[in-house]
Amino acid sequence: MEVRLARHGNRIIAEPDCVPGLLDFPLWRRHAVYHRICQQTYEAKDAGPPSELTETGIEVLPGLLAAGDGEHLSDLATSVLEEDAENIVGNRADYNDLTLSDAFRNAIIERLPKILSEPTVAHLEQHFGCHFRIDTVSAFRTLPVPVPEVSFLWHRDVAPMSQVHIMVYLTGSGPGSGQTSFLSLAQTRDAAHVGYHYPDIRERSDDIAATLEPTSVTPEVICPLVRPGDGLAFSSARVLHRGHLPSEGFRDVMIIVLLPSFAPWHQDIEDFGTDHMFLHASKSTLKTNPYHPLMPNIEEEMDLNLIPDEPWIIEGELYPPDL
Ligand SMILES: O=C(O)CCC(=O)C(=O)O
Ligand SMILES: [Fe+2]
Repeated sequence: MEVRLARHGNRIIAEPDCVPGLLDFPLWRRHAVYHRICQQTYEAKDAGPPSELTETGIEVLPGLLAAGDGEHLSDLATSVLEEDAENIVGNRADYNDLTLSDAFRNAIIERLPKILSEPTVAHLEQHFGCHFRIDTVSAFRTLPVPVPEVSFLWHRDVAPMSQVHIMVYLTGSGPGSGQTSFLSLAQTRDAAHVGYHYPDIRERSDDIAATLEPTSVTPEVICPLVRPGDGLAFSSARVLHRGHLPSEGFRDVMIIVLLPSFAPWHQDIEDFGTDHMFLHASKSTLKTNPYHPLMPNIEEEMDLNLIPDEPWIIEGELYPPDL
């Protein structure tokens, strides 16, 4: 299918009359086609060997913030929670949305250029093969509760295959203090082959060894120990992952959701400000129009029952084989 691109001010856009056809593709394919088009407009830099993120789906990015600065943000979280508990403490016992606080939002915005420093951006662009944009930024404090929520059981996000999360730990991770576990792309595929890929919320498990038992594969769970300020980058739709609640105290993290783009991440902020990054409802990045810079369907209900219907999605491939 022919896609005509045009320059619109300082941005590249798909000609409006092409877009309806591009949106007709099934959701996952729609985003894969978009990713390919972004790559075609990107002037590739010198590519080194594939990164760990590209090869395994997960990579530790140490020191995205200085350790002291990560701790500083966690202290700020404590003080905004003390001052504004009524607004920030939601109806979930284990979860406080820190981006409801202007002070915390501003602290994040101020640090984005540090987190997305030039070498980190180059590394991520090499992974995407194109520019990327920040879809949303969330930050939350997780508290110990007896029954964990859905992200704390093994899952893959129902999201475009290109979606990358950068999770910045503001408190250190570790058993007891909260952490995140992953399976590599290869082992995620093994689980997919026995039917565990995008499990329904009610079917999510915390026992990956039992899930993998029929494959005779022993899970090699990747559970990086990180310090405040360190980041975890992962392909959230492609690798199985889960959070672990702290057993005491709290865990503070910030999650930056990245998707391919025609323009560098900071250009969206220059053109559209920062409000669009902070949302307080679940959002399906899959059910959006990626050709529209700020995406009109932003309030669309997240439908966790979307079932991927093509093998390449279940296999965790970035693109359909015929693309
Ligand atoms: O809270 C965690 O450690 C897991 C987060 C997660 O599931 C995600 O970012 O998609
Ligand atoms: Fe997730």
